[in-house]
Amino acid sequence: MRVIYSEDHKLRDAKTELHGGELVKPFEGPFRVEWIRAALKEKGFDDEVAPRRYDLTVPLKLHDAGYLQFLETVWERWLSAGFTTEAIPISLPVRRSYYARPPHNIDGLLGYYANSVETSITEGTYEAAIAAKDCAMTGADYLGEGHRLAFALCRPPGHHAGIDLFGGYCFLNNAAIAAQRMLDNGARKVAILDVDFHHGNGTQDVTYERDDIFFASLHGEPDDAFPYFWGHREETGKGRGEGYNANFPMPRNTAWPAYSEALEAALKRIAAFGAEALVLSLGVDTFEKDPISFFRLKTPDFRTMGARVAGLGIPVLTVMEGGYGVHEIGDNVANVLIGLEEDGA
Ligand code: OKP
Ligand code: ZN
Repeated sequence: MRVIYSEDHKLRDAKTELHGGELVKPFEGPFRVEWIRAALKEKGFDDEVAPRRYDLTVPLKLHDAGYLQFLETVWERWLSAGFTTEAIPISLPVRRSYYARPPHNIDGLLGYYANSVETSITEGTYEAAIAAKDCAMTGADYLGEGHRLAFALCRPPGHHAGIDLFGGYCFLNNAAIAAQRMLDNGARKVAILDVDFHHGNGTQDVTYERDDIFFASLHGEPDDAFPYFWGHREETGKGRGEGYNANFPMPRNTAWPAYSEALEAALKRIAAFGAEALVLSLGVDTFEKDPISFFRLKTPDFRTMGARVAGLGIPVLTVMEGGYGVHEIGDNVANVLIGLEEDGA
């Protein structure tokens, strides 16, 4: 299958992440996709292509216009305010911020659009996020042109990016943007299956009131895992979107047997929905050695995962989300793709 990759991911290379009360080297950095590319090349996935370029028409169907304007200008405005370090939000609207609205002050605005504060904004962050969504959109177009599979090696990731919120290393919701592109290309129903360890709260946010995108997420239970305030089973959609959102939270130390049961349940819901295509939001931070997560999947499990997803029998665009710390993220991603190329079953 084709791998869509942009060098522009390197434009996002933050030096800081607020973690455990100190600024550390970010878990999410350029090295991640370079490790993944190395493993893919070794396994024979050598059909790598650069993304096509797109304007903001599709992102504007999911994200707030003021938010996109903020992302484009925040770095420049942060510097103009006299700050010299990476931009970190401090003041966020919370419960009983009754009249919260975008303030003029850039420090206030940064908090207004943040859902968490570990994601420092740097020079080049916006350009990298734009290239990542272009990778996802290119993949959506490949499916529309008849490819059964494609892999968008997006970085930065996207599944925590909401209508008007960044955080969790995410800025633009690459997976949802790809799903929207598939609909714009003529699909009537598209599903997004999120297997990243963390709940895809951004994807849930941008699809919550829709009945043409079904969203399912398998993740660490919110009582114990980032993003903490979303991902409960009770979150099932709203308005016409009621019944089109399915969360599968799981406890610490979940390994393949329990995980695969949740996966089968999610796949059943996607089949019943009648999805014509699938966006697989792929995080491999469910791996047993992931430094910031607590599931116990092993490298061969990822191949089984891919094969199970292929069993849906519909075109699949895989979009890269998380997976940290260890070189094995490369083999784990490759294994999912190998599984997808198997006959399913
Ligand atoms: C992004 B994705 C480590 C704590 C975790 C943010 C996690 C974002 C995960 N400093 N904080 O879903 O893999
Ligand atoms: Zn994750």
